[in-house]
Amino acid sequence: MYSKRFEKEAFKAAVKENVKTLYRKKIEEASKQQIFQAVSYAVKDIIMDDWFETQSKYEEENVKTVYYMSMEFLMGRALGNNLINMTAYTEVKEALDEMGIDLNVIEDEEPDAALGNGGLGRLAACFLDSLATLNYPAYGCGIRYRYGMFKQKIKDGYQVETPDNWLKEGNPFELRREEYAKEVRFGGNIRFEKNPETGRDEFIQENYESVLAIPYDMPIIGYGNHVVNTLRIWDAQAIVDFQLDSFDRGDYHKAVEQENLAKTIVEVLYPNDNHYAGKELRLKQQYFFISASLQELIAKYKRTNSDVRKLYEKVVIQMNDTHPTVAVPELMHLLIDQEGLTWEEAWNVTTKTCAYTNHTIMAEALEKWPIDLFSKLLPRIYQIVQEIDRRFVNEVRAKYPGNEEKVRKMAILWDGQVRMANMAIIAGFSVNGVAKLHTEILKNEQLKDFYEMMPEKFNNKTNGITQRRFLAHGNPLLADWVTDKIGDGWITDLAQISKLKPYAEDEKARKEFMDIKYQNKVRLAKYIKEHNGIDVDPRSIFDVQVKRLHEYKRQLLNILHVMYLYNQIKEHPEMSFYPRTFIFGAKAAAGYQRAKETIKLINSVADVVNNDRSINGKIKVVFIEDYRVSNAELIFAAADVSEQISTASKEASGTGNMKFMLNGAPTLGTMDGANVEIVEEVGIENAFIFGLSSEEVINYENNGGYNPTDIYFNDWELKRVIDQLMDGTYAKGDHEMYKNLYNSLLNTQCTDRADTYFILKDFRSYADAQKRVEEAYRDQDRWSKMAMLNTACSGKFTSDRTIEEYVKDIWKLEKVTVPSGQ
Ligand code: DL6
Repeated sequence: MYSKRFEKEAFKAAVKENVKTLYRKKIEEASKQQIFQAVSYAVKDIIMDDWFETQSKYEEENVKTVYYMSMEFLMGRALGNNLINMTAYTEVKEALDEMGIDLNVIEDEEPDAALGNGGLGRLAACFLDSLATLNYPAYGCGIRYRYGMFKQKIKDGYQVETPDNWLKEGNPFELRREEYAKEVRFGGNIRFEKNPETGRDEFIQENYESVLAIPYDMPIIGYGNHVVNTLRIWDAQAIVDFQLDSFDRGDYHKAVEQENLAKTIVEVLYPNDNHYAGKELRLKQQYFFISASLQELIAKYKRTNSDVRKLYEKVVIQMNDTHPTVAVPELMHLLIDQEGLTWEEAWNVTTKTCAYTNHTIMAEALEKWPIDLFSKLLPRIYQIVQEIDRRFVNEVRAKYPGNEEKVRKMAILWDGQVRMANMAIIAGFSVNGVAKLHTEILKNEQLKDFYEMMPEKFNNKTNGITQRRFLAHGNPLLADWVTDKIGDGWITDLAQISKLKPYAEDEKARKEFMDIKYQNKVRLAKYIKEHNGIDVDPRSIFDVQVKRLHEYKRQLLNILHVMYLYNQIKEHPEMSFYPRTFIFGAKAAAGYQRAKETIKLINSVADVVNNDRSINGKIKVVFIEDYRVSNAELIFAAADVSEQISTASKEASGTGNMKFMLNGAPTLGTMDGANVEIVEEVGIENAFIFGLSSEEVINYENNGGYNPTDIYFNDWELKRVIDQLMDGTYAKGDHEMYKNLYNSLLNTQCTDRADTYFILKDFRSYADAQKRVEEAYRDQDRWSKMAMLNTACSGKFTSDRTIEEYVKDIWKLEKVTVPSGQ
């Protein structure tokens, strides 16, 4: 494969040469960061041939391409993953070893490309990996934020956000493509003027502000197949460089404004997950990258095709949630105002090109823009939205005469707002949810009216993850063991991992499997010691909840249960208790107060419990700072228990649940999101399921919620735990510190419903499930079987499967074979 190019001596020479030309240094004098750069450039040099070859092949064959439009791509580090996919990891490691360089140490020099918040952005990254591996032509289109997801520090138990200056040292894998720069315009006013030649009204935008969008391309390498696709992320630059003579022309302010717009527009990723504040800058970001991407995709299409009316034959646009849905009116605008199509022709193209994925049922995450803001910022786009809305409302009225309720629910423009999801559903030819249960909830609850009107658009695509990053790279010991047992076919065909099932009955294999888990726990314990200064025992149960901090994900339930266990151990020191290490990792959105209080609570409980010698280390609590893709790889590999405890119906799918499963950690969870399908695959006996069902939750919600105070007064152990939020036990005597959390549970002061996320309601059932975990773990034979079966049954949850489903049902792409570019 690529191994010829990794002829050791040539590669070593290239690294040395790069150190010389980049830094005027000898290898012995170079810093680790400089070596990382030099190695990465040497690797990129090799990628280039195949990148070039792939793109030429696509052009030659005039292939249909998917454009995956996303505000977020949570890529993580590139070097290690690229080497894995180039099937060159071992050779490069050896080459560097011979130079006295440790590849793992060098990998740690690379900052994570954290251009995303959580599941949605990481899913986009997994999809790109799968598309390239499966030989499908694809672009990821997004924003090159100067600052990605903030870095989290924990100070005195509180989250502190610091900027993520990920580009500080330069990004060796990216390519600036100045030649494809595009102008993007905002604001101003619209005028139409008759063109004397064509007789058509032509659109003219005046008094606008504009920026130049400049693409940066990053290679996305398929596994062992020479395919190199592209992630294209857009940077912004002022159109006219700041010129002093503009002062003389009276344009001084304008020049300053354009400069500022360019600076601010790509400055930072909004760090909200499942929640959007209607900020003008965010709408600017959305339009900026969408307009630039669409202009370029049309230009590219026209380089090899003549009739833009057939764009949908060669292009499909997948809109990753509502964030990129301004693509619908922008495509209409470009087709009508620049390409000269009629409304009907443009609508025909747009509705055959755009498809929409919904990733959440949380109402606060569905984007709606105030009409004032939208129409001022995007005057022409707003006109088009109005026309789409007008025509659609007519259709609704024709189909449901006299039923204005339908109009109220489905119109795009309502109550002074532009409802982006409605627009995506109306214009998209496909609408999908991300797990079976989620799609059913969309069809039967949230998007019921749309489903009734246009059922043919709705489909499910259960999420997946790439085994190349989350097993081959993240857990090399287990990866080698699996390959040893069943061959390496699983790397590109995860269904084959089911061949491990018979080994669950084989005592020796089970022992090997558990030994690997143990070594991974030792690796994580070392990381925890280095980063938290806490000693944890790798023989204890590693019980892990890592994900964004959100009330619906219920980290609070987990930590309240830890407090409950601690009370029990203190009260009954003689009680037999299997030692547990509760590991958390989570970032809270900067303005999300309750989430931040939960982080503080976890850290305070950790302080108390970890320092209480009387409990003999039976419980340890660890909060891993700055949870991100790179440390996630270590964490999944080392987990015994996967905490997936969201309130049923709230987690659209989850993808962390799949990463834990692949790495042999049984799920402790509710019947929510993809947990339902995990249980279907592995069997309920190999998971720990508890809590209300989604129907029960929805039922309560439709009937005004429930009253947690009955539970509070009738369960003294739980009452004691909740009271400890107020009595200073975990706040050095401060009675105010956790009052918001306390109030959120019992609603003594807050405006929303008491215990919105059913924590008290599910508490006992969760505690029982936790008991079952302990019993199961004590029986190592049983546990090792369960753990191994989780890995063996994870085949469905590869993003390769998800992508094949998107291709077959929505995108209709053809596979392309790329010869080696050497
Ligand atoms: O589909 C990817 C991921 C799901 O696995 C999570 O369950 C879901 O919460 C997440 N959704 C979002 C929504 N953000 N917005 N809008 O991040 O998507």
